[in-house]
Amino acid sequence: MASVAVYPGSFDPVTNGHIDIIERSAQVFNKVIVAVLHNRNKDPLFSIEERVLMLQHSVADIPNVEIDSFNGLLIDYVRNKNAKTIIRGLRAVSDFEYEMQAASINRKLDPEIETFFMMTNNQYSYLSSSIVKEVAKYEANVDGLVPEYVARSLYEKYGPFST
Ligand code: COD
Repeated sequence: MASVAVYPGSFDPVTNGHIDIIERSAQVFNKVIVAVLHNRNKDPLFSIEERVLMLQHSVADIPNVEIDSFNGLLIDYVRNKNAKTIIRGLRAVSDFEYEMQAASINRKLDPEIETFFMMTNNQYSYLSSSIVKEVAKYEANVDGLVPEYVARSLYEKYGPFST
C-alpha cells in the first residue's frame, strides 16, 4: 500500500525551514500532500492562491509532492485523502505544547491517523514565516531564508531589499 502523508500549515509564506521538512518527508513517504489552511479568521499577508503558487514553484522538482489547500478540520481532510499520517516540524521546546495538544486532539478524533514529528534542520531552527515577514517589512535581505520565488513575492509586497 502506498504511504500518503499530509504536511499541513499556514505557509504564509513558505520558508526554507518548511522546504527542508518537505524534502526530507518526500524521501520517507510515497506521496506527500502539502495542505495550506484556508483560514478566514487569521489575516494572512498572502492569499490562499498566492501561498499555493509559492509552494508549487518552490517544490516543482520533487515529483512525489502535491500542493493543495483545505478548509475545516485537518483530520477530515486527511481522511478524505486516504492518508494515514500527519507530518509536523518541531523547532524548539516552545513548539511542543501546541503540537502536543494538536496531535492529541487529532488522535482522539481519529486514532488511526498518526502524527509524525520531524526535527528542524539546525540551520533553520530560528526560522518562521513571521520572522521572515518582519525582516522583509523593514526591507532587509531574505536571501537564504526563503526560496527565490518567495523572496520576489515579498519584494512585490514590501518593496526592494536595501541590505
Ligand atoms: N523548521 C522546521 N519546521 C518548521 C519550521 C522550521 N524552521 N518552521 C515551521 N515549521 C513547521 C511548523 O512547526 C509546523 O509543523 C509546520 O512547519 C507548518 O508551520 P506553519 O506555521 O506554516 O503552520 P501552522 O502551525 O500555523 O499550521 C496549523 C494548522 C493549519 C495545521 C492547524 O491550525 C490546523 O490543523 N487547523 C485546522 C483546524 C483543525 O483541524 N484544528 C484541530 C487541530 S489543531
